[in-house]
This record gives sequence, structure tokens and C-alpha cells, in this order.
Amino acid sequence: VSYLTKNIKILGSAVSIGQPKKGVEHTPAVLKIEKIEKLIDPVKAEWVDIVNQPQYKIERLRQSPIRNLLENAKANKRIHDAILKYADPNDFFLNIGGDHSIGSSTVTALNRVHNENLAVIWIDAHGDCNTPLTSPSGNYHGMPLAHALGFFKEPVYFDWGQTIIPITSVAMIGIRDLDIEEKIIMDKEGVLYFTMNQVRNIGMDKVMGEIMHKIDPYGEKMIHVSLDVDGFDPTLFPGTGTPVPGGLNFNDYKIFMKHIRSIGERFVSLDIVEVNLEIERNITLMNVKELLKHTFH
Ligand code: 5AB
Ligand code: MN
Ligand code: MN
Ligand code: MN
Repeated sequence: VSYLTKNIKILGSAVSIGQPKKGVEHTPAVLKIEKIEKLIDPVKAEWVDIVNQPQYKIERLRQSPIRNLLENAKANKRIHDAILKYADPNDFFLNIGGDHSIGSSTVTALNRVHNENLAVIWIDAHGDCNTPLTSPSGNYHGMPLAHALGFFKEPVYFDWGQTIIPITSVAMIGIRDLDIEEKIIMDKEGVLYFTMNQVRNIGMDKVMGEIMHKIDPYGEKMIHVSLDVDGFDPTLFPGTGTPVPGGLNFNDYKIFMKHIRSIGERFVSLDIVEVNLEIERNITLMNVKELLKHTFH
């Protein structure tokens, strides 16, 4: 059975406080005006809600290891609660960001919805594995995977009762910009990641074969994809806050989706994050739609 037979619930998270560039919080509202639900499935796809951040602000001085600490905690609690409220294990759940700070609450809430049997594929140029103490920027959007994996060794800065995702259930694709200390953590903890060089050397087909074998050896896990559009090449998604040259293209994505399609109804959820249409609108919006077509058709 295909995931395409399910009802598709769309949740927007209008969050930009995980990083300093304004604009990314408006993406859910724009995509709602653009009626992406009709493009996804005119009958079975619907918006359930848009979660707002408590207030827009960017701390000029870094007052705690995480900028906008309390606001990030509150936004993530709202998203976590909204997912528990709206997500049904039989539906497909689509999260529209917002910056990638929402990733810690989407994956941990969906892990709970699916009886702690979720495996995660994180597509990104970055590692998103900084802890509050290693982060060079203090921006929480560079930390959500570390948080969800339980890497924060410091006192728990915020906690909304999230579950921890086991490291054996996570893989990353598209990586090409890791901070020095972040890479040390990822290698020490054993995060499975495929860099852009590896994708180019062995090909997406082999990358996905290895990933599925590692994160879901018995073919029984529910699969969530957290897609930071900066994993793609910035010529395709120029409207994003932290672009890095040399990313994925749509041919890579087609091969990726061939593997995802073959897991059928165990593909349960997707985040699309870091789309900032105020940085660039035309190409980026066109390719968000292209991405949805490749995913849902
Ligand atoms: B994104 C950087 N590693 O921690 C940091 O876009 C960038 O969610 C993080 O992947 C990029 O600030 C976070 C330098
Ligand atoms: Mn990211
Ligand atoms: Mn990124
Ligand atoms: Mn980014």
C-alpha cells in the first residue's frame, strides 16, 4: 500500500526565532494562499493549523547559550502539542516551516505518535548537531538534531516532554558544511551521514540502499523525512537563510523518492523547512511546488 492513499494533514509552523533572518516565518501563510493542498491532493490533503511563535525577536547580545531561549522553548512546545493533537498514526503528516528549529519538536512528537518506532532521514547541507556549548552562533536551528538525539549534556535548557530518537534510527544526506566541534560530536556519537562528495562518488541509489539497511534493517520502522531545502543546491532554492553551494538536484531527489516510495505506507511524515521567500521568491516557490509534485505524485 502506498502512503499516497492516506489523508494528508498539513501543519504550518510560523517560526523564525531559531535564526536571525526574518521572512521564513511567513512561508506557511504564503503556501496556504498558493493552495499547495490542491497540488498535493485535491481531496485528501488539508491544512489543520498554523502555529505561531510567541514573538519575533533576535537577541543582539547572546544572553544564554541559545538565542531567544524562552521563545524557542515555547514555540517548540506549541508545535509538539499541535502534532499530538492533530496527528493520527494512519494519516500522513506534513510540517511546513519555519526555520529548522522546529525539527526537534516535529521528530520527537511524531516519534511519540508512532509508538517510538520512528526512523528519521535528515536532508541538509548542515549537521544541525551543535549543542548550546559548541554552537558558534547560538542559533537553535543549528541544534535541533542534537537535541532530539539527546546530545545536550548541559542542563536541559528546555523540555516539553520530548522523547529521544535513538541514534541508530537517524541518517543524514547532503552534508557539506559542518562546524569543527559539531563534526567531532557527530563522529564520536556515530551519526550516520552522507556528505555531498559521497553522494557524487557512490550515487544516491547506493546511499539510500545503505541508509535503509542501517536505520530500518527489519523493514518495520515508520519513516520521517526532515527536509531542509538548503540540502538542495542554492541555484534551485536561493530563498533560504544559510545557502551552501554544491547541493542536491532533482535527479538525486527522484532517486531518493524511488526508495521512499518502496517503503509504502511506512513513509509517515515530512518536514519542509528553511524556505525564505523574502530572500528570493520566484525560483524558490516554483521549486517548492516541484518538490511537492515529486513527493506526492
Ligand atoms: B540549518 C551553523 N552550523 O550552528 C550554526 O539551516 C549553521 O537548519 C546552522 O541547517 C544551519 O549556526 C542550520 C553555522
Ligand atoms: Mn537544517
Ligand atoms: Mn541547513
Ligand atoms: Mn538554513
